[in-house]
Order: sequence, then structure tokens, then C-alpha cells
Amino acid sequence: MAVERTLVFLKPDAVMRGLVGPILNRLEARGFTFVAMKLLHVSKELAEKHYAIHKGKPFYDGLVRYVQSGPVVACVLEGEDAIAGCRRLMGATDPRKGAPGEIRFDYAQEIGRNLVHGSDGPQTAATEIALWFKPDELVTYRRAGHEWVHEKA
Ligand code: IDP
Ligand code: MG
Repeated sequence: MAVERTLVFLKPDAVMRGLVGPILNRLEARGFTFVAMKLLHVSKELAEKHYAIHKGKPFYDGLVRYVQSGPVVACVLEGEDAIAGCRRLMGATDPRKGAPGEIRFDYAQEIGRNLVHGSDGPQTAATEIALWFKPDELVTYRRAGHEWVHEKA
């Protein structure tokens, strides 16, 4: 397992519904480290670049509108296996197909309002982090208690 960085953002429904704290807490409590964090309105350009892979799919236009429909909280998280680990915490893309304990299952009901994004692989993570954050917005530090999360710290 490698130390990875992943791009996570809380979509407008998470911010508008007051779920920023509970969702970030799930990621933080597992032991991942916030390397960057900001609140922003997503521009059309950023929305289209971020979701370029889905262009042409039936849900694309709605998705690009959804992500611009209110503020989002964008983060970079770091940790062992952080890319897959964060996605497992988020759960199934369609909340209805998930299970209790998953963020999307616990707090959401529909695929088009599924609260949170997480990069899906090392290459996507690198591309997405560079798209959302400038290098000087990334802050490197070691969380207190690292040795209480990692046996071989
Ligand atoms: P992921 O977010 O779990 O990686 P993707 O397949 O990459 O899922 O889809 C990106 C986002 O597009 C989803 O999180 C969801 O917001 C939206 N989406 C995907 N499929 C549908 C759909 O069938 N209807 C509405 N929105 C969808
Ligand atoms: Mg995806």
C-alpha cells in the first residue's frame, strides 16, 4: 500500500443540507489527513473539465448543472490507500445500491444527489488535484497521533 493523495469534494447538496461537518468527519475520523480545503462556486469551465469523461452521457448536462448549483467544499486528502479508501467510505455511486455505513447511503437517496466526489485512481487523482488546486494550496504536515493509526510509523 502506498501513501496517496485524492481529490474529494462535497457537492452543493452536502453544503446546502448542512452535511459538511458529518461527511468530513467520516474521512477525518478514519485517519486521512487534509492536505487542502476550500469553499467555492464551481465555474462552468471547471465543471466541464472535471466531468469531461462523462460528456455525451444522458446525465451529463444535469450533472454539470448540479455541481454548479451551490457552493462546494473541495479537499485533498492524504493517506495509505486514500483513493480507494475514501471511495469506500463514500460508497456506491447510486445511494440506493449502497449499504448502511456508507456516506451516500446514510445521507442521500438518489444518484443525481449523491453528495460527494472522490477520485477513482492514481492518474485521475493527480489530474483532478492539479485542476482544482494550485501547488501552493497543498499543505504538507503529519497529523498528531500518526503512530496510533499506523503500526509502522
Ligand atoms: P462516482 O461519482 O461514484 O465516481 P461516476 O460514474 O463517475 O460515479 O459518475 C459521476 C457522477 O455523475 C456521480 O457521482 C453522479 O453525481 C452522477 N451520475 C452518474 N450516473 C448518473 C445517473 O444515471 N443519473 C444522474 N446522475 C448520475
Ligand atoms: Mg467517477
